Amino acid sequence: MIELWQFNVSMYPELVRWALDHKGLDYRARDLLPGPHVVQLLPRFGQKTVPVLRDGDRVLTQSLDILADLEARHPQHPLLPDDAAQREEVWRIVRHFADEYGPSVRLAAFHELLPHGTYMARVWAQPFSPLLRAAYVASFPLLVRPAMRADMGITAERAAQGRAATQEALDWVAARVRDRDYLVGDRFTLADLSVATVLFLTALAPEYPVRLPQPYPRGLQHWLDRWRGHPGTAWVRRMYGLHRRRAGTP
Ligand SMILES: N[C@@H](CCC(=O)N[C@@H](CS)C(=O)NCC(=O)O)C(=O)O
Repeated sequence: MIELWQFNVSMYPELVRWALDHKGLDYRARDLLPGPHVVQLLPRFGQKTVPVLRDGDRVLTQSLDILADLEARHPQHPLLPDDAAQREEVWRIVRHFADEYGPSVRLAAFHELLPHGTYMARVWAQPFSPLLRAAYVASFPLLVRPAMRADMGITAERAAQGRAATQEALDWVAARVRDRDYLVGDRFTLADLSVATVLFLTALAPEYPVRLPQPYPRGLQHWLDRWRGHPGTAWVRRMYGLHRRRAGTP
C-alpha cells in the first residue's frame, strides 16, 4: 500500500494527493502536525518536508519526482499529453509554478493566516485525537508559530512580494485561459493540476478535500476577499469542480 506522508492542508502534498486520487490509486495518508513533523520525518527519511511517498522499499521525497514517478508507473488516467512538445510545455509550467510561485504564494498567505494561530492549529490537528489536538492548539502560538515564521522567513516585506507574485500568477492564468479551458492542449494535465494546487489557497474551492471550518478568521477572509472575482481564481475553482475527484467515483 502506498503511504503519503503529509499535512492535511498543505500545498505540495496536495499535488501528490490529487494525482493519486485522479488515478484512482489506493494509498494511506500518514498525517503529521507542522512542527512536531520534524522529529518524525528526519530520522526516517533524512529530510523534514512533505510530501514523502513510500511504496514498499521505494521512498520519494520531492513532489515533482513523485508526480513523474506516478505517471510512469501508473499510466491510467494520464496527466501528460501524448505530444512530446506539449509534455515539455506541461513540465515547464509545473516546475515554474512549484518552484517559483509556490513558496511566494505560501509565504504571503501564511503571513495573513498565522496570526490566527488557534484556528490554523485546529485545522492541521483535525485528523488527530482530542487530547493531541488540545495539546497542539495550546502549544502552537508559543512553539510552532515562531518556528514556522523563522523557517519560512515570513516578514511583512516578503509577504508584500509574495502577494505581488500571487497576483502575477493569477494574471498569467487568466490570460492563458481567456480563450481555452486548459493550460496545455485540450484536456486536463499535470499543468492544470499543479497550477490549481499552487493557487488553491486563493480560491479554497468546495472540492478541496479538507474542510476549513467557517466562519473563516479575519486574516483568511481578507486574503480570500483580495482575490475574489479574479478570473484566475474562477479557473482554479473550475478545475477543482471538474477534476478534484477519485477516478471511479461520480
Ligand atoms: N521541494 C519540496 C517542497 C516541499 C515543501 O516545501 N513542503 C512543505 C509543506 S507545503 C513542508 O514540508 N514544510 C515543512 C518544513 O519545511 O519543515 C517538494 O516539492 O516536495
